[in-house]
This record gives sequence, C-alpha cells and structure tokens, in this order.
Amino acid sequence: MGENRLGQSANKLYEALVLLDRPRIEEIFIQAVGHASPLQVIEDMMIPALRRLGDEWSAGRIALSQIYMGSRICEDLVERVLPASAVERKSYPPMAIVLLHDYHTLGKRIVLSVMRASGFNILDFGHMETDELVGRVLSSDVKILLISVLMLSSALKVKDVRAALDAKGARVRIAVGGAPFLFDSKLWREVGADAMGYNAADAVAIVQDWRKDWS
Ligand code: B12
Repeated sequence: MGENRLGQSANKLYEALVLLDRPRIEEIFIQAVGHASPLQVIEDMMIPALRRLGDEWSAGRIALSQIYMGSRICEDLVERVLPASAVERKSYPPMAIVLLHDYHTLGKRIVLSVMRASGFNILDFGHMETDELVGRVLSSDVKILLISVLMLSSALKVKDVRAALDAKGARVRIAVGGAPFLFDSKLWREVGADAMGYNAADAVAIVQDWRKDWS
C-alpha cells in the first residue's frame, strides 16, 4: 500500500476515531495491515490521524475524552501487531527508554517495540520523574538513553536530566523524540540532547550509529 493510500486511510481512520466507532477503526486498521507492514501503517496512517485529533482538540472542535478513548483503541491495536521481542539481541552498551514526566505512552511504546524488533536489548524504565531517572541511569550504567515526551513542560525537564548526569560525571548519550521537538526543531539542542528522532525508525538509526563507538 503506497503512502498516498495510507494517507487516505488516515482520513477515514480520523473520522472513525472522532465517532469512537471501534469496529470501524479495527476494520480500517486490519485492512491496511493486509497491504503494508504494521510499522508503516502505524507511522503513515495511525499517527497522522492521532495528530489531527490533537490539532482539532487544540482548536476546540473535539473533546479530550475523544482523544483519550481513541488513543486507547489505537494502543490496543499497536499491542496486537507489534512484536514485544526479537530473536537477535544487541545488548551493548546498556541502553534504556523512558517516558519523562508526562503520560503520553503510545510513542514510547512504539519506539520500544521497534527497537526490540530490531534486535536491541533495551531496558524499559516506564514513566519516571527526573531524580528517579538519573538514579536508575547511574545504577544500571546506562550509556544510551532514549527519552520520549509529548508536552513542552516535559521536554524542558531533559535539561535537568542532562545537568544532573553531567554533575555526576556520567557520559550518557541522550536521544529525544515527541511532539515538542516536532513543533520546534531547535528544542532538542536547547535541552542538551545529542540527537532527535521524528519516528521509531530514527531511534534505530541513531542508536545503530552510536553503538559503533562502543564496538
Ligand atoms: C493521544 C493524546 C493524549 C492522550 C494520551 C493517551 C496515552 N495513553 O498516551 C490523553 C487524552 C490522555 C492526553 C492527555 C493530555 N494531553 Co495530549 N495528546 C495526544 C495526541 C493527540 C496524540 C499523541 C500520540 O499518542 N501520538 C501517537 C504517537 C505514536 O506519536 P508520538 O508520541 O509523537 O511518537 C512518535 C514520534 O514522536 C517518535 N518518538 C516519540 N518518542 C520518541 C523518543 C525517541 C528517542 C525518538 C527517537 C522518537 C520518538 O516516534 C513515535 C512513533 O513514530 C497529541 C497530539 C500530537 N500532535 O502529538 C496530544 C498532545 C501531546 N497533548 C497535549 C496536551 C496539552 C494534553 C493535556 C495536558 C490536556 C489536558 N488539558 O489535560 C493532557 C496531559 C496528560 C499528561 N499529563 O501527560 C498537547 C501538548 C502541547 C504542549 N505544547 O505541551 C498535544 C500536542 C495536543 C495539542 N495539539 O495541543 N493526550
């Protein structure tokens, strides 16, 4: 299925999400997965539909409850189609992913699945606040840290993570992703990250590149 077809399906999915028509949402998703890879369907159909929901909510045209219910259905679908593990394991250097400060779980969930499906043995720190995260990074000797955030207030916390790690002399590469970095292309540098990714495939490419320094 071409990007164009998935783009058209994103419009249909968006309409079904607004109506919270679960059977229709599943039908559109399953149909698309029959023609393209699950990741492609998620990136080119589901994410654009969810982002449009966010824009419509910002403009006051739909309720937050619609986003909430709609994204829960999407999470279930992602859970069904993305593998939780892969056979080959690339486990060095120690790496982890975290959802910092806010509660938008879906992006981290997708990046984690794709990293694992690509063979990386990556720790899942779940959701954490700054101090807990810094403690876990140090105690697990993490060298590569992927941080997902969806709100500007959370993105700014990356600065605190970087400062606390620097103060401890810990040399950790930080990659970030999520809405605030998509809205402002300079933000990732301002918060002290080493890289920013637009999607899960970028996360894999960034880590693949960094791993060379440890091999
Ligand atoms: C779904 C959603 C919700 C759901 C979340 C459900 C859940 N369990 O996740 C609910 C309804 C709960 C919610 C609540 C809120 N939300 Co909300 N939400 C969204 C929405 C519409 C979609 C987010 C999403 O799931 N996208 C799909 C995922 C898969 O995409 P993604 O996270 O971007 O991840 C991809 C990439 O960014 C990248 N990526 C992500 N992380 C990483 C990490 C690395 C290292 C790399 C390389 C890549 C990467 O890869 C992923 C796969 O491609 C966005 C709109 C938007 N434009 O993003 C608003 C949005 C994020 N929400 C927003 C707001 C304001 C809120 C609330 C504060 C609203 C309120 N008044 O209560 C609350 C706060 C909740 C909290 N404390 O966290 C704002 C944030 C604005 C800002 N400047 O901070 C947004 C942008 C909406 C808007 N347009 O204003 N929300």
